[in-house]
Amino acid sequence: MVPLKRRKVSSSHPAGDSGTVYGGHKEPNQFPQVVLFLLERKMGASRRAFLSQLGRKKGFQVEEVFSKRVTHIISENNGGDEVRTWLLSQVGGHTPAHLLDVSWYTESMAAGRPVEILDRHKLQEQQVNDEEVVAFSVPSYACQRRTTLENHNAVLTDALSLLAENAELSKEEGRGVAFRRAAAVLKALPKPVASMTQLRGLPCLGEHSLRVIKDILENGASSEVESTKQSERYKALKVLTGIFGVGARTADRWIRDGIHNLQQLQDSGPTLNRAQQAGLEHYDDINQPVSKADADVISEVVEKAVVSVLPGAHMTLIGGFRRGKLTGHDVDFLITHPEEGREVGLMPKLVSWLESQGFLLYQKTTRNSYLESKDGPARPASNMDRFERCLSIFKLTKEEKRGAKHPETLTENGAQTPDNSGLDLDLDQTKPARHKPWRAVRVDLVVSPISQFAFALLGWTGSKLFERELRRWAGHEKSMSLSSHALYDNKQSKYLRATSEEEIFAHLGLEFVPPSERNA
Ligand code: 8GT
Ligand code: MN
Repeated sequence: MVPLKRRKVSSSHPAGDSGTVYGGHKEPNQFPQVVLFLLERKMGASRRAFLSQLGRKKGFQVEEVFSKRVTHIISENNGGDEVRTWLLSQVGGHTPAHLLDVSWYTESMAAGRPVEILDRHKLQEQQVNDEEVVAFSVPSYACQRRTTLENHNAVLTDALSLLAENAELSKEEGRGVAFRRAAAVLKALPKPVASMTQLRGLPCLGEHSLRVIKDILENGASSEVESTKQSERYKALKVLTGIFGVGARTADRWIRDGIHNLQQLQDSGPTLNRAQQAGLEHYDDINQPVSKADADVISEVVEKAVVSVLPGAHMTLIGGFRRGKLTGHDVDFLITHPEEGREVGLMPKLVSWLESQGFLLYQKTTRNSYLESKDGPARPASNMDRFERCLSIFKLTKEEKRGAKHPETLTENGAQTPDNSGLDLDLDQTKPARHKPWRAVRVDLVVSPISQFAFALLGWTGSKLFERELRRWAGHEKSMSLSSHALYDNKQSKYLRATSEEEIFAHLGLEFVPPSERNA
């Protein structure tokens, strides 16, 4: 985090520029120091075109497109703050340009030269006391920032995250990323945002995100967020993608078939694959947050399984819990062996062990398909990797929760009480909740060879946005491509090896960000 800056934001102009009167010749571009831009907003396109043409005829430079060259921004019927907000989305709010009312322009046209700027020409901006304004400054890539779990702007980031989620569920990835980036910037701020003026100069805040933020700061809520939350489509997408194994595409297809909730899904009965059946069966449990305590209990089980099937192998808790989160939607583990190659064949043994002990309600294993020669530099950066992996639904028993670990008795996990084998999903809300002595938890196991371990660890620690930004940084700023398997330097045409996350950050020319500060 770059230290706070205190900036003056009242209508300040570069010294010596204000009020200059220029000569009165009438050739084209005869006022080279004056570059005008007419804001279409509220003025309207046709009036803007007319006024622009008039200006050019009188020898003024009137720009079509806004740029940093512009010295005078002319607007009609807009307040100074509105124009500032618009500017935020153009140049991050930084411009030495004068913000002027159209009266200055028409008077200048009449005079045939830029007239002196008087107070009445200047757009009125909220006068902000120098002492009160804390303008923030953050670097533009999330991987250059330290984002802890302490979020001073949760109301704003929750709103933007909801819009991001809605965009992602609607397969509008670009919009989703834009909202995620905006939310991440706000998460990195050391204080709550109190006014739009504080956002000047912040990166990644697009026009749309700014509108949402403004709405919340001024009205306490964003109408767009509220209406999204209430929309039938959003609600249905949420419910249906809450089923493990159901993505946005499937949910969308079902919605088009008139399926909006679990009852309708059960009634109309589209064919479900094995994952979806298990997902539906354990719906309530899986949609319940997993606590760190539960994650720790599962860690102990997995650790025990790992060392039983391959002595010397070791396991690391990854994902959100490695970042210090107190709850998660699943528990993720990365497993390796210090001797390259010894990890081969580990996953099937591990899964068999867990299965034989009755710990797995569902599992699907995917084999490692990574080949450096094939998947290396040419492969587009993506968060999908090719490690051997097991997506599972873990059965966490109450005994395990209490820490009593007797593998012998746990073998009987599945048949301890009469009501622990039924459907977890309880559509009849009038019945009292059934008590079962276990809960289902989503668990992901990933196996990596030791040579790729540091990359896998970095790639699976998250957050998702942090990972995305690391890859963007690598590509755009360093001409490298980063994946969960490797880092390739396109300039040197070679792989850069690393045995720790610290080394990877060093290769990328980034300051090391510890896991607990990757919560972008
Ligand atoms: P959570 O609390 O919701 O579980 O939060 P999380 O632990 O941060 O998210 P996650 O969805 O469990 O994912 C954990 C990390 O694994 C994220 O950084 C995500 O980008 C990464 N991840 C996947 N799938 C894949 C994948 O196929 N390859 C790689 N390298 N990373 C993946 O979720
Ligand atoms: Mn996770």
